[in-house]
Amino acid sequence: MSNVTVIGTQWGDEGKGKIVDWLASRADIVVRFQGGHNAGHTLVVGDQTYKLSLLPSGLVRGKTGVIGNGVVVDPEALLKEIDRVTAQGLKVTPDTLKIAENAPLILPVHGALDRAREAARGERKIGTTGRGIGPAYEDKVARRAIRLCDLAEPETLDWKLDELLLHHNTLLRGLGAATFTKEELMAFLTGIAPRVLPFMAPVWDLLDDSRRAGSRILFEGAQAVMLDVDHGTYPYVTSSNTVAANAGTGSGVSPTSIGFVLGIAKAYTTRVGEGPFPSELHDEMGRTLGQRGHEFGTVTGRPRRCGWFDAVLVRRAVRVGGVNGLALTKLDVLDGLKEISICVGYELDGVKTTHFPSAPGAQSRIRPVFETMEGWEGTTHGARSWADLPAQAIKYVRRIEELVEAPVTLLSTSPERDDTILMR
Ligand code: 2SA
Ligand code: MG
Repeated sequence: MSNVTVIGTQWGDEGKGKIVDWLASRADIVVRFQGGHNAGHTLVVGDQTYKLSLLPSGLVRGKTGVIGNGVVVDPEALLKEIDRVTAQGLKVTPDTLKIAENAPLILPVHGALDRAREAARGERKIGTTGRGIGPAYEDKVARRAIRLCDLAEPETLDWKLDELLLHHNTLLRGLGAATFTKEELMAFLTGIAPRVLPFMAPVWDLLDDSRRAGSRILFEGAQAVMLDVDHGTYPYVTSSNTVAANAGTGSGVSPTSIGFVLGIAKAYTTRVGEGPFPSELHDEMGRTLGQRGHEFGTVTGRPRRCGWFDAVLVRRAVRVGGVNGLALTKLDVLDGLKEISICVGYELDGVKTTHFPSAPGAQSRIRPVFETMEGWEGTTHGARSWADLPAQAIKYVRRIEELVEAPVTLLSTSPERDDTILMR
């Protein structure tokens, strides 16, 4: 295996964690390049279940974990997560975890602003994870972010905090929320600095050296293409680019180094948070999928909305995401269903289309056009070879490949790492 970039092709929670874990055994370095502790990756290793938010999944397999500059790092959440996995027996040291010097930090002001804004939006809320992700990215682009390297320079923190608070306290006051003082943020930052700074590294340099030396790098995407700030269901998106192209920008490697792009797709669709979801099921079937698939947010515990596989959206994710092959997950959730539908197009104001519109009004008005297939008897759960699959399940997989115009290269048949079928 050379380098691989893993991205979600729907609205997240496609099972990226398990696939990354499967691939991590064949990689030397695992890199996070966007998002923050809004991500939730569940890894099952023997009798241990690891729930990772910010740490690269490869750490669980003893690989070097890298947090790139494209990630927004909440230092407090980072330390808590390190403590949690350390208690589970994992070793996280400055040798195994490297965080980019130029990674922007999430501070307590960001979470406060995120939550105050969501409350103020009421009905129109985005349904964010409330972790301060959006406000932290705003600060990065507005050039007032405090970055990891700033923790080593109290004099820099001093003037940067003035600038940051001028902006944030104005906003917080306007929203009727509590404001912050420079002293409390300074105390917070200088308090955590000694524990966080040892992980700091020139990540771009390390990755380029490793690449030249023949190391295999795995780029681990968080969230998914439909949550991409440019290509997703804006404004109901996260605040980073989730497409594979950002693996380069978000870690400081060249776009030619990101390797094979593996898109992860669930055999049906889920979404957590607000926003359009054309193939959503509001009936018993939707609840059945949610129960069978244990569809609750890893980070927030929110129940996920469920619906049929939307081939139009995944095809789009394949095209803008640069997906070379798909990993299809959770096929077993569909086991035993009499009929299975796939969304193959939309109807917008009575007109058929296979184009997902960009404007929010049109996005909320589109209706799904379904194609229905016979289900299968028997189970795909835990299958480890193509021959173990019911014929009708193979038909379903083949139909998905046809509709999304990408080959299914991996099939995941349970949360267990070894229950994975390599198709080609
Ligand atoms: P944010 O907090 O600003 O990134 O939220 C903006 C939108 O992005 C969605 N989002 C997610 N969707 C699915 N999974 C995510 N991670 C966690 C998980 C979520 C959880 O793996 O389960 O535990 O609730 C994730 N992170 C962000 C979010 O729902 C908003 O729609
Ligand atoms: Mg998740």
